[in-house]
Amino acid sequence: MQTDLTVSLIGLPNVGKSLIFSVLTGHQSEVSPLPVSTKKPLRAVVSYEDPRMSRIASVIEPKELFPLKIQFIDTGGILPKDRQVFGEDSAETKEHARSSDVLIHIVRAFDQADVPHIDSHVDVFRDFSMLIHELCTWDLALVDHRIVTIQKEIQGRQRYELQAEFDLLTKAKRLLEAGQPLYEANWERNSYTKFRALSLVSHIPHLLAVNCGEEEIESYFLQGKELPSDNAIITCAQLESEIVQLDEDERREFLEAYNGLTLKISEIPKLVLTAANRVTYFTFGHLGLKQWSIPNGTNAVEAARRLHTDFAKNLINVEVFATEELILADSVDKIKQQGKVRVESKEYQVQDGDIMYFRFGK
Ligand SMILES: Nc1nc2c(ncn2[C@@H]2O[C@H](COP(=O)(O)OP(=O)(O)OP(=O)(O)O)[C@@H](O)[C@H]2O)c(=O)[nH]1
Ligand SMILES: [Mg+2]
Repeated sequence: MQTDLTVSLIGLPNVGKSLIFSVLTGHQSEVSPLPVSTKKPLRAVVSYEDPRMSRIASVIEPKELFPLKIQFIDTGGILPKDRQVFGEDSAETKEHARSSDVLIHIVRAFDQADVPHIDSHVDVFRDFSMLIHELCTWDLALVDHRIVTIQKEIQGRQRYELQAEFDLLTKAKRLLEAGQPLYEANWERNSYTKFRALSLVSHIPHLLAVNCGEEEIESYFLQGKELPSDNAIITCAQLESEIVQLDEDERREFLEAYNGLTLKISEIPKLVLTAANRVTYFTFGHLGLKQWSIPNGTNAVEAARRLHTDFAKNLINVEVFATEELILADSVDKIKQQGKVRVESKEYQVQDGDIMYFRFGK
């Protein structure tokens, strides 16, 4: 099935990745207190319908709605190099992380004696930095390798492009050596294309899920504990897995009993888009109304490429109007009469909520 976005759940062993994945997607992944129990990564697709879709649909009455299709991947636990006993090098997890648009980092805040922890005790900050350190190590190996290749290729000749790449990677290397992931620095847009081509992971935007247990609800939800990332949410996978089985009334009672608990796993599709600074745009035609997602700052050519590679090649310009203006006008004809449909160039930066009609040449 073709999907619009790929998101991998990654983390140290036994942090609740598979349980969160199961609650989120409805696909049962193996949940077990055995460390690194997920051997084969599991994929599942979740539809996420932007709340604006139904409002747009009430005006344009499309034949069908096509919400965003997000592929989630449950990956095997990452064991830091110094703790790999059986040569678990996380190869498959790396591969999935590299092909992801967004990563969900999961760290464990639940303290349960019969679920072995990678260290002697639970420490959310330490575990998060352990995970980030591991991603930096993966990236550093690739960056070092590429720098050596470039040095050989340049060999005294003036090769501007290689020199630019060399400078970029030298900056990346400095950060990674200091244990800083690439997402913490500001980069020019085309740097990300280079990072992706080199299969790096630490530049990929993330959402951090801090997975707590019943005992921690009070401190995390009510006292608002400090968390190790600005893009963090608190999940409570064990409880949420029980709550999703209940009907609405039982669910309300359950939540009242856990004063202050909020259910975050079902909101993950929306939260992932926000954390990754994505914008949503819509297209419509004879097939129906379709929702798309791209990184903030993307231009019309790249937005058209999402629909079809040929569309980007042959794009002339784009007709655009905002969702809110369409709702106000209450019809496409009226919004045209009011002069609210703009014709924008290929370089136009797509705005959240844009409704777009791409115009092509032959
Ligand atoms: N108390 C409690 N236990 C949890 C929670 N989330 C997961 N667990 C338990 O922790 C154990 C590991 O959960 P998994 O979902 O298999 O963890 P994982 O991160 O996928 O582990 P690996 O695949 O081995 O890397 C299981 O026994 C779960 O029942 C939670 O929120 N609270
Ligand atoms: Mg697992």
